[in-house]
Amino acid sequence: MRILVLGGDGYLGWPTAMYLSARGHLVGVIDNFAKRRWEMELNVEPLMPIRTLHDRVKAWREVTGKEIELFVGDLRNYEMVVQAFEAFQPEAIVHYGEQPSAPYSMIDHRRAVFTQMNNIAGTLNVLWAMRQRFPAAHLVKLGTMGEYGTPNIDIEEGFIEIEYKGRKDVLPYPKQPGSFYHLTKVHDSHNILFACRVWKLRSTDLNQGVVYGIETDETELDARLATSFHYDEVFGTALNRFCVQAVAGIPLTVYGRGGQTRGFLNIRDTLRCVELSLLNPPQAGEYRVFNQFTETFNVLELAEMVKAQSDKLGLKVEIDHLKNPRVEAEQHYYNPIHTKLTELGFEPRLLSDELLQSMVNRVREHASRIKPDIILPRVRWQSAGSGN
Ligand code: USQ
Repeated sequence: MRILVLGGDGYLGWPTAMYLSARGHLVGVIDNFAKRRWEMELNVEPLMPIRTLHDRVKAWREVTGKEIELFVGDLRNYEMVVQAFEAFQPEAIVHYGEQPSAPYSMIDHRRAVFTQMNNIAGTLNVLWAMRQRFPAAHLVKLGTMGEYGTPNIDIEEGFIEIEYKGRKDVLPYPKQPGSFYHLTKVHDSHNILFACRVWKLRSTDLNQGVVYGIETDETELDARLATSFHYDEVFGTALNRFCVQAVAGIPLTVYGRGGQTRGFLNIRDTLRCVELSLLNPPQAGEYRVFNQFTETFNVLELAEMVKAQSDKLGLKVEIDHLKNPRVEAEQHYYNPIHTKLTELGFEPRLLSDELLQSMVNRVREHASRIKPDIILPRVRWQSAGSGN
């Protein structure tokens, strides 16, 4: 299959490109390296040194003999999108090409507006380019479990059957996202659903949980193929951050009570789920949603697991309950359904003691690169004067 990965320089985009290339697909990547600029702006960097995308594509060729075609460009530039699509002729498009951080979108007015314009306009350009030139291509779009928020009822996969005043319908599941970033994914979902309905495009919206992990089969082939593992307060996600904090001797940063429950998955499972979606495309005009995670944990549970395994490795780890910088429920019901990927053959890889220990050990190899001053949260959802 000819698969174009948008955001191919990112934490998930690059491993996805290699994974699909390794399995015989013809893979292209588009990126404008915006994430690298945001990192410089905020003075943060990934734990491992990351080669340029050009170097990684070259290294991939040297290690495997396989080509990944590279397009440099910004998805907000419609001409660029059309030209790249024309040049590559995608049968499927895997879209990670967005600003991925909730805290980034909450830093200030500029970042909030940027995140929304960047993510929503970029996706709209992709949809228009598909409509004009590649209406049969399959769009696999990375959405987020955060679109749903934490309602006090089970979370369905995208749609819910509702009975109201004696009548029934199947409607998009209500959305209660928790940041301007998460809101962009909601807006994208609506635009994609509309495009599928009106233009008969086909799309899979992957509502993904929080991803953890450092390695995939392909990153392990050569140090030059590493992916950008973040642990800072803006781009790092909970479990990845806790592993780095354990190594750095910083008390694990549980926000508030720590009862916030989320779906989690291993980075290797992200790749498998994307592959399964690609191999089982929807019909023309079909918009489907998969809830993509393997298991749920609350944040305090995760911190306790990281502490237990790190202690076994001889580290002395403490857990701190910080004043929550976000506005979110710290104790709540959470039961999201996630059967559709399993029905396609997905076999989840659960978080094990061994895996946690291997993550911590991997982080230890790079301990000298950890910058302690980028770990504690400074971005607040409410201003200091608002009582939060
Ligand atoms: N949290 C802590 N301590 C930390 C970091 C996070 O307690 O040091 C808590 C947060 O308050 C939140 C939970 O852990 O309740 C998850 O936070 P996160 O930073 O790991 O993840 P989040 O901001 O939700 O965003 C991440 C990805 C995003 C993706 C989302 C999936 O950055 O791209 O969409 O996970 S989900 O969380 O299911 O919405």
